[in-house]
Amino acid sequence: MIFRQLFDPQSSAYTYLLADPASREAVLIDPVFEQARRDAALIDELGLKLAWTLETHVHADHVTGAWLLREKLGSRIALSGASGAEGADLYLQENELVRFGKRHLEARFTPGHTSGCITYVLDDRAMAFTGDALFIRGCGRTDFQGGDARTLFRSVRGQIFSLPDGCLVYPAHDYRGLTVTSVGEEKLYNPRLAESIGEGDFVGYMTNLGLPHPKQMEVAVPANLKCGRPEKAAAADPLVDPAWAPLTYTFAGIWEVQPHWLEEHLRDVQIVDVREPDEFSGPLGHLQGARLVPLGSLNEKIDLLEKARPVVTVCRSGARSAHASVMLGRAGFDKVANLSGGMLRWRAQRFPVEGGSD
Ligand SMILES: N[C@@H](CCC(=O)N[C@@H](CS)C(=O)NCC(=O)O)C(=O)O
Ligand SMILES: [Fe+2]
Repeated sequence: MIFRQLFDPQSSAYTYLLADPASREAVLIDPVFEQARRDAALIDELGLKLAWTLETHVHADHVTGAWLLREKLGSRIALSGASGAEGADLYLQENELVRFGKRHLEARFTPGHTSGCITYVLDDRAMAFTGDALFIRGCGRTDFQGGDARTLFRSVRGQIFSLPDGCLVYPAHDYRGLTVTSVGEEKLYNPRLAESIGEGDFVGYMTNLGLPHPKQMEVAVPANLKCGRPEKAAAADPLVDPAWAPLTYTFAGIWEVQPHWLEEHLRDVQIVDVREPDEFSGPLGHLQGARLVPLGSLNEKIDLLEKARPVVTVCRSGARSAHASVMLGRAGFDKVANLSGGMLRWRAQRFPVEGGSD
């Protein structure tokens, strides 16, 4: 199976990508609104088709990317029938199976953090995605959204601790940077829910957590009750592409432009070639109108470039220029793209150069 654990640093939230390698069908558990572009880039680069986005629950601390991904990739949205959310394609019933290719996840109802929490268990019980029901040596709070400590205790003991000890547990959050645990480990060492601890002890622990409400709660809960559909569609949409060129966003975080577009728009952009002088005048030649600014001197010469006009960075293979595009972005240039494949692809596609040899 194809499996990736993705992280959103703002909310310390994990998103999980699972895919069946033969059919390329994929599911994404708990996508984050601001990371939708990243997730779409990864799905594209791995050659996957996103069948479902699955919510473990209505999040209180970040907005889901489910609606955005449905708009962009045609995925369908599923979450618990007990979530109270509108706009989903499927409201999961207890123990319903969500299929992707030859694999499936089972939706186990694990309420207590919220009343609509689901733990998704992989078909072979090797992995469980517990949302905020069970964290690594912790658990989600129970003081809002229909939360209830006794209910959570029974969910974890009944629905999660009944899985094999070797089942890996992937939570929706970790606030210390830990990534994975197992059922057996949590049964022994979870300070709130280990098997040696009683229900009354747990309730006492949870009643006295004294946590402030999540900073984004007033925004996140209403948005998630609409599966992440924004009030004003385009305004906050992180998937609206820059208007100046048909750019591609890579999972590496780089905006790229293709040679055929650049060939037709050479005069509309500033071309910054970040190779060394001997390469610029060497056998590969250079693009018409390109300005030579070797990568090592880009920072000191950055003021020579106009911020208002788009910049396309170029090098031999597209690697150094990718870094240059990131440097320009950090310096406040908002219309920057890297020439995909650099001079090598430009030449391979037989576009014209100045200088160089055949
Ligand atoms: N500081 C975070 C707190 C987020 C929070 O309260 N997270 C919930 C899950 S939605 C939780 O259960 N946290 C448990 C904890 O912080 O121990 C924020 O403001 O976003
Ligand atoms: Fe939560």
